[in-house]
Amino acid sequence: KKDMGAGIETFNLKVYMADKARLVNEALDMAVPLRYPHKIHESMRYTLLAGGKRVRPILALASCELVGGDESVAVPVACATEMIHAMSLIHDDLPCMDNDDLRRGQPTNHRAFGEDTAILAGDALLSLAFEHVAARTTGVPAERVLWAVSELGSTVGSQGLVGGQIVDIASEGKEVDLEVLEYIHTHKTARLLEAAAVCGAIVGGGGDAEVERIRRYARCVGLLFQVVDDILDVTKTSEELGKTAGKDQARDKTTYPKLLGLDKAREFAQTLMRKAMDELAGFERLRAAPLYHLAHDIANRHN
Ligand code: GRG
Repeated sequence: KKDMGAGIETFNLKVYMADKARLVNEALDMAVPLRYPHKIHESMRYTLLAGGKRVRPILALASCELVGGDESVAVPVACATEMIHAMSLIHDDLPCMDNDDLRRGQPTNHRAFGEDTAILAGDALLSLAFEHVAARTTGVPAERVLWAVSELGSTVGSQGLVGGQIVDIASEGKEVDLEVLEYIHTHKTARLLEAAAVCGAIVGGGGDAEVERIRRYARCVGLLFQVVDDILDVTKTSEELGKTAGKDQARDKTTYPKLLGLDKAREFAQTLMRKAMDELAGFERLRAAPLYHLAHDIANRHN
């Protein structure tokens, strides 16, 4: 978007994300040291530290800086969102859920460590996420830390990830309507992205109105992420189709292109990108560059 001001055109999201991911990876590595009992920490580290784009922690750091905070105050909350993400992936892959053997091209946690350990690793990561925010956040007023903890709690629970997961399970093998499809995606995927951005802004000292604008931005980006995923699932050529690509089609899941048609699904993605960008309009242009480009790149990714 031309009117975003000088400097934004030269912003390099790839470099920005690689920089932030490095910082996050170092912090996560320190947050879960390999100690006794070794097996549980190995299992936690296996999913937490192996791969992953770190989109949620990066959103937390970027939102903290967007409201004028120092990124260091958001590192614990950033790590917490990745711990919650890792927990949700471990549990989502379990035989009683999606029963997946591979995640990020590697054996899933329960395949590598056994179902008993995988369940416990998820539990330990979830618990650690909250402990980490409460115990490691420094230089932030206690009531703001409490606010972030409460935000994370509602994100994981029955009104958040768990709610999205149970509706997803209930609709397995059924054609769902647009409303249910949106419920699943806003809860399973968008909610944690939203919490990451919101918590970053909270510990960064953002005002109520800023936090709410960032919430709406992240909600749009989260849904956008899923709509584009659905579109790519349909449009990827067979050459690009890896082992996991196309699995939603194979599982006969309801997708946006199925309900709307490909053209309307693409239009919806563009609308979500626009809406996300519009929420950034009130912020200082240069500071908004990372989030602006993130929305653009998610909308226009090809794999
Ligand atoms: C057990 C308390 C409890 C909660 C878990 C299992 C569950 C409830 C929720 C499922 C959440 C889930 C697996 C959502 C899918 C999210 C998603 C879009 C994953 C892919 O995210 P990326 O692309 O993955 O950021 P990487 O690999 O880059 O980290």
